[in-house]
Amino acid sequence: MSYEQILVEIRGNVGLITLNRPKALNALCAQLIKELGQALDEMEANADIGAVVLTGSEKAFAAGADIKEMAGKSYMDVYLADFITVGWERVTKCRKPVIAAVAGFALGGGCELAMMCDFILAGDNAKFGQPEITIGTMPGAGGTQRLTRFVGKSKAMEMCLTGRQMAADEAERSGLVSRIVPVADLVAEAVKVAQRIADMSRPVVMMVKDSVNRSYETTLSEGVHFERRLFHSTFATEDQKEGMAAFVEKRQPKFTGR
Ligand code: CO8
Repeated sequence: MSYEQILVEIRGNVGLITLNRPKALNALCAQLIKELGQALDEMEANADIGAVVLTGSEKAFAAGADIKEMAGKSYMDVYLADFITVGWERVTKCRKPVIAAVAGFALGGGCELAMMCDFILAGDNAKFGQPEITIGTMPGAGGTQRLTRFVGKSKAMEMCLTGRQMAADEAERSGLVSRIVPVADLVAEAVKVAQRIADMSRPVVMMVKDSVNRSYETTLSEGVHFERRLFHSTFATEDQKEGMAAFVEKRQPKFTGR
């Protein structure tokens, strides 16, 4: 498939998607979101790919939803088209892990898109923010919900009410990003981490992702119950037998995804 707003590459067993609207700081227009969904569909269907990295440029992961495209929409336009729900939530439905490698601005819908991924690696120049209130609207792709879960009510409320940006070091301290990488090494490091995940047992990777995500949706006892059942089910895989045998035999495991 050919794309205009994104670049798609396969490195080893990793799918790399680069948002590529440099003149608009990767503002997330409808065409870009559609292409992102198509690329994720392709990567989900490709058995060689075990994990995905989503990145932007060194200047901007994404500076938000495309304000120029949104500006003239009416209430009926956005309500009847279910604006955002259609297309944007594709990332959250991906069964393979998706790592956001964020350099530069991740604002508004850009911050929300990063938070839809499974974890965020930040370049040392990353800046996160929900500035929608400064243009007379509010986060609409999960910002008030996911940011609050990541960084707590006080910081999320301040950021959403004032539009204040959070730099990489504060984002790491607050638990929004897993760690900071020098920006020049960011994509290579994200691909390396994704390859490490792709080398693990594919079904077990999916179960881990499912189980961590469940913690956001349920009570502790239900979540632990869910985790326990998945843990039990790993014993039905050949990969569990291989992984434990390899440990005992002091060799590297060879997972087959069975
Ligand atoms: N939409 C459209 N164009 C944009 C956007 C955007 N979000 N951000 C930047 N651009 C364009 C600029 O208009 C400019 O284009 P042009 O050269 O044609 O004028 C070009 O990118 C470069 O931008 P700047 O000249 O402003 O670059 P600076 O380095 O001076 O500033 C900033 C960078 C601080 C990132 C600045 O561009 C900015 O403030 N951008 C807007 C940030 C923002 O408000 N984002 C939130 C948007 S609203 C939103 O995301 C709602 C989410 C709801 C859910 C998702 C719905 C789809």
